Amino acid sequence: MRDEAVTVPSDAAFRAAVLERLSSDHGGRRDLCSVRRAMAAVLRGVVVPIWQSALERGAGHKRVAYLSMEFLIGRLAGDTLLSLGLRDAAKAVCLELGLTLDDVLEVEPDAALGNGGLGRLAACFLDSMATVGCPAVGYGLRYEHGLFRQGIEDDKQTETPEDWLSRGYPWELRSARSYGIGFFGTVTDGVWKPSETIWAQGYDVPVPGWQGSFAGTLRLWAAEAVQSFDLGRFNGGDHVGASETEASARALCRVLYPDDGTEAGQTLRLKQEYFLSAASLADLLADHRAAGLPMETLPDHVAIQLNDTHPAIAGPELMRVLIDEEGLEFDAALKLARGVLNYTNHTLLPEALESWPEMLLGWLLPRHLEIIRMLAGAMPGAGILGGSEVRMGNLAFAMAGRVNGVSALHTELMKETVFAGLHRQHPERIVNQTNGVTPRRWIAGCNPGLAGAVTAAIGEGWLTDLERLGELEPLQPGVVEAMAEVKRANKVQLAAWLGATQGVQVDPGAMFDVQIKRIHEYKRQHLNILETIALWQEMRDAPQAGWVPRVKIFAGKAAPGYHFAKEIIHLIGKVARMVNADPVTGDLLKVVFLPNYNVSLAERLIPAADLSEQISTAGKEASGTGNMKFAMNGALTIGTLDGANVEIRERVGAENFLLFGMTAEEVSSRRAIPDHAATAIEAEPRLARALEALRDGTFIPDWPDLFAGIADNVSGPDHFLVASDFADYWRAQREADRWFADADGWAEKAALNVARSGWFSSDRTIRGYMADIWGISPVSA
Ligand code: 26M
Repeated sequence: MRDEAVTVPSDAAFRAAVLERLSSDHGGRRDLCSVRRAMAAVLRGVVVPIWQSALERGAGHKRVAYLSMEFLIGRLAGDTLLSLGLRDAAKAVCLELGLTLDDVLEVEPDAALGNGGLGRLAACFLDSMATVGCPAVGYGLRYEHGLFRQGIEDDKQTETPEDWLSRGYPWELRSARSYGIGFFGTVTDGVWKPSETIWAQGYDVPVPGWQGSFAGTLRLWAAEAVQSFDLGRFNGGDHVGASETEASARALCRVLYPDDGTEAGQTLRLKQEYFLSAASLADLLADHRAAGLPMETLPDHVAIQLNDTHPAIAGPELMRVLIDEEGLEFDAALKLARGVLNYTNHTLLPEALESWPEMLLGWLLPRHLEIIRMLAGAMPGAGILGGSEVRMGNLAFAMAGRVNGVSALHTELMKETVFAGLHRQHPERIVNQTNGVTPRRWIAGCNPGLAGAVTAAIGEGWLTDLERLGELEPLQPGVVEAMAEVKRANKVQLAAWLGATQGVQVDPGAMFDVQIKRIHEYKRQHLNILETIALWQEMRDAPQAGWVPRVKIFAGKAAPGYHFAKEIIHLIGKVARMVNADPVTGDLLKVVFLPNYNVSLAERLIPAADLSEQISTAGKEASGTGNMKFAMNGALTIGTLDGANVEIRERVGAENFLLFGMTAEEVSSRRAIPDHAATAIEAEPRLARALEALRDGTFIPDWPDLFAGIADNVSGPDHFLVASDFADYWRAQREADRWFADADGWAEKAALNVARSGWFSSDRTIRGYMADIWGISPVSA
């Protein structure tokens, strides 16, 4: 597989190179940061030639431009070492220097240029495209500050800026690509004269595929001033004003928007979206022109994927270029645009569907608003305009050749709800591509013990052909035990880390029950904590009743303006404080909220999980991808029939999955019942008692009604049907206890989850996009 022209150093050469770097660049210092930098510099020297040779091999081949406002890439050194087969060599060098590799890897900042699932999916796709031989550029923004760093003070969330770039980023190369991007101004006779121009400067992060088989590029645009410094103004005495244009340009890429679906749209966000879209299009059109190809052949050479509607303004921008600069007729331009553009929808939640006031859009991008109005006029049934706003989902749908959902259920719901009208007009346009995750990071990287057990059982090769995990069946003697042993070791390691960093002592023999994801009402962390409270209350009533010990682990960030999500974090913290100090329940129940959830923390927690909480209200979670990571690491899912849970259950088997709750259909009809919550609470005294504890100061005696807001929500509107699903959730949790009490039975179910999760590799997903959406065949090895 590996390109002959590219050489990966031997272990000895790698060692020598790292030591040489340490002495030449770091004055021989041996601290964690110096060693990390030296190692990164050496790896970069290996990766860049691999990347260049892959780009040469892909030249002339049709390629993908994956446009995304988010790439949640996490740390890169561990992944790179693993892929190049240099992990053991790196371990040895670190030991020789008196350090451990894990400690060295941990000082790399976790690059969080994304909020959650959507951004992490984009990062898994980059890895898979590079591995399966799909030529691709991921286009994104080089935010100075990624997602905020979450702290916990007095059990409440605090936010501080994250600064992944502040000490230099070793994995990027400043590219030769840069473009001027216009904003504001006027249109006369169809010609746009922007009044502001900001420079888009590309920075490339090479993305090597598995073992250097192929590679792709993550190209991040930074905003720079066209003219950074006004010497005239400075000399005239205006020392601050002289840098004004630079400051205003820099503001554009200053910070990632923290997923505030409820907050009114802001000009800066739209500016970011257009900046990404216009710079990326300019870049790929420049390549097309440089190759001497006629514009009409664009669809034969490029497929553009819009990751949600955030870059949907790329549609009107492409029309603008084709009509205003290339001289095409409107109809011809639209046909060409549809030949290259595709759109992935990631949510049907009404509050998260993007729309922009026509006024605002027309002020920032006057020519684009004209084009959008022409599109709306040409497709009157498309619903592009409504209530003086531009509906970006409808716009993206109208301009795309293919539109996809991210799980089977979600795709069906797209057809039935938000896009029902458009689907009737274009029944061939919507297709499904169920999400996946990269097994390189999410098995081999984070769970080397499991990877070793799998390789011992079925040999090499499964990491790039994950369906081969199926060869673990029929389960051979010893395999189940080996995997259970790995799980046990991972739990011991996590317990030690929890003790050392959080000051919580947990029993590694307890069931590790984990819910880690953004905090959101529809994801129902409050259902989990209410069940935890009810469990604690019953344990206190009868501590000798033979309970299965549990450790409830939570982590996740709340959007800074999302009050309800922040209250849930606060509640979990207070419950943890009370429960963990209770001598009656002791080791039977522990509750932990871990601060600053990110990719690296997920890598630490998932390999040690027994139970994966995937408990969203049915019909609300488009897919989920954490659910897949847990299953392939041998955790059992307790979950609703939502998103990809449905497909996970189908594949791992109903007898290895803890199902509960209403179906999406039942949810819709239940919500129509006036007193659905009150009725459910009346029928379930456990829930009534747990809710009472939120009102009587059990968890915060000085402020008894602090959590009354959560209790009132669950007892009243309860839009996400926590009350109605509680009884069945409780039942499934006690079923989990019984299953867990039979250690051998549990170990077998866990092993079957691993053996049957191969389909959830993002390699499978990417091959699906290549075949059904992009029309791209892999570049041969
Ligand atoms: C945020 C705050 C308040 C209200 C709504 C939101 C909000 C909800 C969903 C904002 C964006 C949302 O969707 C974007 C997103 O990240 N979707 C996720 O995409 C993943 C990859 O496809 C899926 O696995 C997740 O199910 C889906 O939620």
